[in-house]
Amino acid sequence: MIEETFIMIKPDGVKKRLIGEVIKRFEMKQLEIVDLKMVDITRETAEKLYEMHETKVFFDRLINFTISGPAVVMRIRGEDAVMNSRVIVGDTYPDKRLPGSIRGDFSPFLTENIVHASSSKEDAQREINIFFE
Ligand code: FUP
Repeated sequence: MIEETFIMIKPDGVKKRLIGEVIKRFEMKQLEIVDLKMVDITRETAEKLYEMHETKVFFDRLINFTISGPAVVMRIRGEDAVMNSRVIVGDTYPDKRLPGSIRGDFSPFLTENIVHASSSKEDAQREINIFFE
């Protein structure tokens, strides 16, 4: 089913000059970028994006990393875009990331993991609404 998801190239991905590489991988999979912008995420916005993790021990580290430099946010549309984007991005945990996924190819770290992709259709809509009109 055609649907939309939310993708963010995190500050480490921008610093490592991976914007083009990340975009290429979604386009290779026939997913369409329908909106895109570079943003300096405020602490308030980062806390809203990751509100489901508010009680976790890693929350402060995650927020400080998310606001550590510019990020690129995108709306992406295509066949099962939520699920397909999660596959392209790769697993949350470094020991489960496969080569060929963005995280598997570019990040050995748990927190600094290059890119975010929404985990459900509901999250995708919520996250798109945070960054786009
Ligand atoms: P993901 O959907 O793969 O981005 O992962 P989660 O929503 O579970 O976690 C959000 C972010 O928190 C991840 F990008 C990585 C970070 N995180 C940590 O820093 N420590 C942890 O123990 C778990 C996640």
